[in-house]
Amino acid sequence: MDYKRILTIQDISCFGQCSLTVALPILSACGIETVILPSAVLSTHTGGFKGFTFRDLSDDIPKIAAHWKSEGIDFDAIYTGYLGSEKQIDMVTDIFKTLARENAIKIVDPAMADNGTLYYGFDQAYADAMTRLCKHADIVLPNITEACFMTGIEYKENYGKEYVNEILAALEKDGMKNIILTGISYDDETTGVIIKIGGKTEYYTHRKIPVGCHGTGDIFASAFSGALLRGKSEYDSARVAANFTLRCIENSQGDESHRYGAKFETAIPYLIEELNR
Ligand code: PXL
Repeated sequence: MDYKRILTIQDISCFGQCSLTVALPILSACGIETVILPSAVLSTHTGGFKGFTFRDLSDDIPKIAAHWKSEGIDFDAIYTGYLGSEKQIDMVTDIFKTLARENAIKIVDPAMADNGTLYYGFDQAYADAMTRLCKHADIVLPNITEACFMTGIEYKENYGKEYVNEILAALEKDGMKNIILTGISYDDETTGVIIKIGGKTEYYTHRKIPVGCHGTGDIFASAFSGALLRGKSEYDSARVAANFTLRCIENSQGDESHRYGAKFETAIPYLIEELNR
């Protein structure tokens, strides 16, 4: 099997099953050498916890990148998630230029909003900076809320295909070539992912679970990136990642004390099986 090396840049939320504590195990399980660049260290994620610590690692990022450059360390793919500040968004744009191998895949999960609102601490200026970063990506993975903040389109809970097409067209106008738009649901029973690659748009749907949990965007993005590096098409990567995310949510159902994250660990053997098919 081809052995690929990915760099993922996102925070460490020490507790909470999101960002790097999800990305590293999932990507490693996919059989990919996974290099991490933490954007910040938090005691917990920012969704539903009060008084969390936040150590901004912005000062370290250019130094780490410069050291890697001097050692000749580079990557087949770079996948970014939650970034601590606008300043870091510019640093990541630089890293795309300096540490990506020729033909490396750059994947950006805007990881900044959900259910109609921005995460704690982010504002429209941050969303605008994220839009600029997305222009440099080969594939972007916004959910519908993030897409709305990036395009200025009003967020709606209920919508039809026309609304989704309007969002896709606006993202494309903003320079995003290949878009995986998550959490698209036209009815109460199903939800799914739009896969718009080049000129072709497809829609993968599966069963909808009404009660979600935190960190599922990171689970999806990590499994998608892993599957893509394992040679799956964008559509198959989105399908495998969506089915895996669904399993993780199913694992967590019925445990009200565990809404802060999804129990993804016990579903990892299922992901590996799907990748080996
Ligand atoms: O799962 C996204 C995420 C990642 N990192 C931090 C977060 C969140 C979502 O709230 O707060 C720190």
